[in-house]
Amino acid sequence: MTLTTPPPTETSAPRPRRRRRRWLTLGIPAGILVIVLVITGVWWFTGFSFLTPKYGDDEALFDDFDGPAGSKPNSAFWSIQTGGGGWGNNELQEYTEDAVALDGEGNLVITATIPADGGTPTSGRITSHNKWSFSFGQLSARVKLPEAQGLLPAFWLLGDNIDRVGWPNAGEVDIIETPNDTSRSRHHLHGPIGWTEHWSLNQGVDMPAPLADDYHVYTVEKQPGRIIIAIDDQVVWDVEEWDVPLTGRWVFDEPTHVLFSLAVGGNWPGDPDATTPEVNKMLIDWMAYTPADQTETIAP
Ligand SMILES: [Ca+2]
Repeated sequence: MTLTTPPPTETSAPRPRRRRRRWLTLGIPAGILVIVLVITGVWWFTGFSFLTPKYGDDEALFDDFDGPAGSKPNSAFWSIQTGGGGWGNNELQEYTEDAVALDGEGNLVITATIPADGGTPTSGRITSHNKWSFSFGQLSARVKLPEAQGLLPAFWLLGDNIDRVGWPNAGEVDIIETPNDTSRSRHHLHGPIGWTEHWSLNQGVDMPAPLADDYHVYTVEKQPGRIIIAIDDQVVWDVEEWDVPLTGRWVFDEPTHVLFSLAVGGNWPGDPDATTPEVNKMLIDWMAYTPADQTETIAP
């Protein structure tokens, strides 16, 4: 028996240099492009926030708005936003520093002034943007809302990434809003579909008495995939991720900051009229935050 061994195969000839060069000229830019796209994508979605510890989530907070009459709320926590231009809703007011002040009796007061001569109304808006925010837990404020035609007081949240991704991608949670009339509470979630489209979920509850008659405690509780809103510890809305319209994104598990504002006129409430007082005040007695692990859920 003889064994025949096949002749050794020739090693394949080296590839032409030209081909290798073409791969280099195509491959390197493509690789760089992929890396740039990945980095841009991570920046877009997270702002690299995972590199820095999230602030606000592990410490309880209480702002009683104590201070001398006429002084400003704590600037370590609050910024006063100013300016006109309609704020995206054709609102009439110009937000000013002067419209936001402590009253010396433990309240933060936002004053909307509507000149009888038809001049530009002034009002106030404050935000904790870039100073304090939270992802999960309970946030409450004890507030006396104003009520009059053309007024839109609001206690609300915006996603911290608003400057980067814009609205509605950042998400908006309206804990309480009462256009014109406080006999019915209004609550909204606004989020994105794709990159430019907008979805909203809306809730309204008839109140036993106008909310403007007294102070009430308005609470939002954020859990992963769930938002609960309560007035005086009574749950008025309990929304979960799967309530979002199909293809809409739930963006509320990200850090959100707080705003209080008193808008005048615009698309939703319409303009003030002869029944609207010249001076209108939104009073905020306190605001409190309790981290999720330091409290029980407000929902039954
Ligand atoms: Ca107070």
